[in-house]
Amino acid sequence: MSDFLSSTLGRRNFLRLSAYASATFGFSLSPISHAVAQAVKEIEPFVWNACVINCGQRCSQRCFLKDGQVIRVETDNTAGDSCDHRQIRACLRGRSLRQRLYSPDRLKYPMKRVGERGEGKFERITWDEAIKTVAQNLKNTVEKYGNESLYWQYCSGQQSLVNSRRAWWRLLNLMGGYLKYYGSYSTAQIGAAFPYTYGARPASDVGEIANAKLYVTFGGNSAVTRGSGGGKGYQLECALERGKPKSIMIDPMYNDTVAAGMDQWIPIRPGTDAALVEAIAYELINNGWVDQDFLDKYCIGYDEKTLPADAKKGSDYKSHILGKGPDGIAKTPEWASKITGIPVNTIKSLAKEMGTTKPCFVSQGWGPQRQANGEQTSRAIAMLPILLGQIGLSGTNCGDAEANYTLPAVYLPTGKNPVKATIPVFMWTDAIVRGKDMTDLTDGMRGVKKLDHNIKMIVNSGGNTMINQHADSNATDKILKDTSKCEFIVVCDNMMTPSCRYADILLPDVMGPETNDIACGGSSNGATSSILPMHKAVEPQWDQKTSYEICRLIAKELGKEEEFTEGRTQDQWLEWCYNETRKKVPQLPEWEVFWKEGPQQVYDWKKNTVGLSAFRKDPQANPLKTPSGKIEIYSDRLNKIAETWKLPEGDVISAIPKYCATWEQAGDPLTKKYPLQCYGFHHHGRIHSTFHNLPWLREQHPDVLFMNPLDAQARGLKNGDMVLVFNDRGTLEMPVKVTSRIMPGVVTLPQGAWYTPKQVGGKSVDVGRNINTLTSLRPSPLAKGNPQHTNLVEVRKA
Ligand SMILES: Nc1nc2c(c(=O)[nH]1)N[C@H]1C(S)=C(S)[C@@H](COP(=O)(O)OP(=O)(O)OC[C@H]3O[C@@H](n4cnc5c(=O)[nH]c(N)nc54)[C@H](O)[C@@H]3O)O[C@H]1N2
Ligand SMILES: Nc1nc2c(c(=O)[nH]1)N[C@H]1C(S)=C(S)[C@@H](COP(=O)(O)OP(=O)(O)OC[C@H]3O[C@@H](n4cnc5c(=O)[nH]c(N)nc54)[C@H](O)[C@@H]3O)O[C@H]1N2
Ligand code: SF4
Ligand SMILES: [Mo]
Repeated sequence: MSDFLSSTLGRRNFLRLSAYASATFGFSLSPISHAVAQAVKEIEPFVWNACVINCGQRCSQRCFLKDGQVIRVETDNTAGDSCDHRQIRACLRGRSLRQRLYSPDRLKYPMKRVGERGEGKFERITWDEAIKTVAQNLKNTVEKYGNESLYWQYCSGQQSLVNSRRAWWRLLNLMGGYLKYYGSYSTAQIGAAFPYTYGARPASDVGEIANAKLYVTFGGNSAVTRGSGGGKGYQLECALERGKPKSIMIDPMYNDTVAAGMDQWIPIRPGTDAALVEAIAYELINNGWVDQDFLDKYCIGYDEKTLPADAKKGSDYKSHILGKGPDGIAKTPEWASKITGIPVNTIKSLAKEMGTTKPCFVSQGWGPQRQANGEQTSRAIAMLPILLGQIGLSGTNCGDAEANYTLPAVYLPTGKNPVKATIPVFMWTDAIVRGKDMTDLTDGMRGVKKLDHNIKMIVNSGGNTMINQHADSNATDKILKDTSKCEFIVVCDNMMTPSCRYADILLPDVMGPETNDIACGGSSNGATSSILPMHKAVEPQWDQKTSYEICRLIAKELGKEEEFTEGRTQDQWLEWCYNETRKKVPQLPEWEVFWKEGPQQVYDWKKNTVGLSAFRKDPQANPLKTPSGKIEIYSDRLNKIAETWKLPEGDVISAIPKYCATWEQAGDPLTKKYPLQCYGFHHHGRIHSTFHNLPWLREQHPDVLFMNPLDAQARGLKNGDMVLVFNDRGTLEMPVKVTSRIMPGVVTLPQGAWYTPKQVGGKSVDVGRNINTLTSLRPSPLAKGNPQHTNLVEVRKA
């Protein structure tokens, strides 16, 4: 334990208790205070830590210590325990910290590859050799191929202020920069699409749901994906309890959020939400339930009269819905029923409910947009609040996930990256193989018209996207194995993950309780705004170093140590970051108080915000960041992209959001060979691949394939049977769970299990049960994003 923390231990409790004793009883050295002192001696010392894995939340952990070991982990016991004053309590993953910290899979020493890449054979080396080898390869790559050929891999596993990917960005920027990416594996499609409609991604507070009469969400599985005691899942529960709106979940799966007490589940075929929206729109229009005044005043392109002057006749939204547009198809409930699998009457009553119940709060999770037509889906869902005029008012939302009030934390400064070239985050495997052919019009390149170099070196720290979390693992494996393509790979992690197998040099990082750091809220904290100290609890157990220290040593080897540190130690950077944050959040206490006292919540940092409320009040004074300043149902910018980009056969970009049947979804001729739609959902047992190797969590949340009884019966499968799940890209072997919680024609499994290919009868079978053995490298049309929920498979008994 570090010196400047020891005072946070039992002493703090002691002082409190003895102050209480003397204040209450008016004397100091009494039998009572002796008893108190004795009790305090028995209080085990603890230090504060925080879980900084990317679930979007950051929970407090208290590490109880004995003999230099963490012996128990508890969680936040500060704040209140109510809907308004939430304890930021860790979920079962955060509480498994000891199993992670003391896992046999911990990376212990720096190592170099000795076998084939991907084979997983390594040999221990000294830190000196590791640092020199990485520095030399950085130098060689930049000299030989330029900074554009050096790629920083997407990774989300280490979300603290100083000891994180920021240290690596800082180092790489000092080297002249690296090839950047845009977008994320989380929200590539909605992140690309929403700004065409709204100029941004406006959203309302979860608390607004309490002011709604109707809550409709498309795949917003908050109970699972926002599971912190302080997170949006609990805030949703509070809002539903408070306001008692009718709540409806549209999702192929009866997920845990519905199970936790929503009113209705409407199962839908994956990737077909836009068709459902169009049929609802058809009903809204025909029953006079659209808010025509709102559409006229605030929007572009609902009908002919607000279309841009140069738009083609019939290209407005209303014409498209009523069958007067180019395709001539009326988007009736009967039409949508065949596509979505939702009965006609269910569609009609949903439309009526939405058309006649106000306020109506519409949101979406990010599962619906992680599809091959995800840009269309996300914009289509936004059409519902737009058509209903349910925007910018109390109890409404603009169609995205609920808003988030993270404090504006100042992280370790990274410096500037002078490299202009930016690739879509999902396309790095393409950039290894054919980077030089990638252009703005074919592959979404930004910053340059085309890439000058293929990727030649990758640095990956705090991520498992080299193989596990990217797509088509068997194809990616082949690309990475070829050392003539990407010549050098550095992986820094604290666990021997599947991605580590592809490293040329492996660098062992410490874990949260092994260094000092700070955590601040993430993207799923909702209205909980907090900042949490992370105290070093124990020494690193083997020969590990912090990312910050590793980067400092590499900078030193490159003659850039002073520029890297600016004269500060890692701990001094922490204090600096906190003090800079405090300038923006003056409610926060002084550094010393923060560091001693533990988690700080800032109540009412922002409260009850409603997306686009200023725009709704005065659209002239508060225009949107779209070219027209209005909501663009018809986007001229998208129209131009559709005309100029070169898209593969079947991909559609369109000015108005619409349902586009696409590859490997219902209706694809490939369904003859692979009749089941398949995707991987985010579940309780892991955050992506992190926590996968913890026995408690695997026992609680085994990796099984959810299959409807009708599909199981048709294949002669019983609950618990071992099955093969396969398509042309790969095969998984895993048990089947036969359950009506998944609709017929669709199978689903938890994403993130560790890719473990084995040769079975001359074929590669992933016995690790990783969904990405089945997913495709083909990107979505506009974002060039990851359509990892779009897959067709067949299943048979193993
Ligand atoms: N426990 C846990 N929490 C997490 C994570 C985790 O791994 N585990 N990951 C975190 C991260 S980084 C992110 S980005 C978020 C991810 O959060 P999301 O992207 O929202 O999570 P998913 O599970 O992919 O999808 C949410 C729901 O959408 C449904 N769904 C899938 N396809 C469709 C579709 O086509 N239409 C409709 N209507 N529904 C569909 C799924 O069945 C699921 O119930 O979660 C965060 N929180
Ligand atoms: N098929 C499919 N694939 C998906 C998704 C999906 O829904 N379906 N979801 C996608 C999404 S939304 C995301 S965000 C990505 C997430 O993909 P990743 O960002 O790769 O997330 P993780 O798998 O959690 O990997 C985090 C890694 O960080 C490591 N780590 C943890 N702490 C530290 C530390 O202190 N130091 C270092 N150096 N390393 C540390 C962990 O051991 C782990 O290997 O996956 C994407 N992939
Ligand atoms: S909810 Fe997220 S941040 Fe909190 S303990 Fe669980 S995994 Fe960690
Ligand atoms: Mo994500």
